[in-house]
Amino acid sequence: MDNTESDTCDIQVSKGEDMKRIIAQHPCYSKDAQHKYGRIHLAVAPKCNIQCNYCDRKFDCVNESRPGVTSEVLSPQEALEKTKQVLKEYPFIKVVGVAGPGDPLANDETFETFRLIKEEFPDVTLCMSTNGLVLPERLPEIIRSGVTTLTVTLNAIDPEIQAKVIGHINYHGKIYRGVEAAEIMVKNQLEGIKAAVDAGLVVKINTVLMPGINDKHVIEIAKKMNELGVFIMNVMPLICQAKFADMEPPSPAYRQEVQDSCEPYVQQMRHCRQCRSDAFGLIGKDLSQMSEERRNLIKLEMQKKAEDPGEK
Ligand code: CLF
Ligand code: SF4
Repeated sequence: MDNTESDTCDIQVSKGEDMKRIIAQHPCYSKDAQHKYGRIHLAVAPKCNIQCNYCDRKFDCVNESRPGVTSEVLSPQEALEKTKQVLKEYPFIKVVGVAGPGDPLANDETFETFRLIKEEFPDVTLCMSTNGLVLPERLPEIIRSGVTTLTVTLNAIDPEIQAKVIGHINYHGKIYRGVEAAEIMVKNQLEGIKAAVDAGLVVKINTVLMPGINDKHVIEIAKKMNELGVFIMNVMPLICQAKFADMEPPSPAYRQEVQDSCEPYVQQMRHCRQCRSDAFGLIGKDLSQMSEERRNLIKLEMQKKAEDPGEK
């Protein structure tokens, strides 16, 4: 891939951002942080600019959420109000993310939400997960909005393989299909990832492991991510729905084998729980799905941990 003008970004993440602290307090980027710090997802982004063959639009974005659960879409103002309420009650939440239910970059509300959150909570970490189609062109806006941790879902770097995963893309108002769509997608994803790393963002990639489609190719993705300076890779099991409803998901053992083969090239995230796009709390302990009683127990438990950090 040649280095064209578009893969450089003239704006950098502020040098004042303490990346070590940000990573240490990010439940997805640090294994140790997952039991101490939480995240809140704000479901402000309903539209998507591509169609993945494993996605049913009635549900949340399966790149970051469990299917079968439709989130309530919030306006940026509603998202701010929810964040105020949740952060006040659960101060162990240090990350505010937008991860759907569609693609954050296909919805301008994403940026308005980040602006409102940053104004009210200058110290929280802003996180975003995107399919990367328009990442190169929107990267300056992402950085200006204060996002420091960015996830790109990258299922293939070979357009022939990518073409099996996406039905179509809607790029600058035009619909593309097949290998033509896949070529645009892969080019923009790789350009965007490189530019994001170069600009100082801490980049994670999500790769959906699809047996028979990209499973033998995932290691090639890992090698490329090593070259680009990606911080961490999350190999997620396919959730079989939509056009891929009849496929077999990978077994946990096979997923682990693939992760092990990628580990020498890029650090592997192994504690992802494929959370909803409106989840909040600790990973795997989604407060949005809990009774008031259980929430209070978790609140007490976390207060104890904060008072005695030695406690597990
Ligand atoms: Fe959310 Fe994603 Fe940010 Fe984490 S989730 S936008 S990086 S704050 Fe985390 Fe959830 Fe797995 Fe995503 S456990 S689905 S990897
Ligand atoms: Fe669905 Fe997410 Fe793919 Fe868009 S990027 S089609 S919302 S899985």
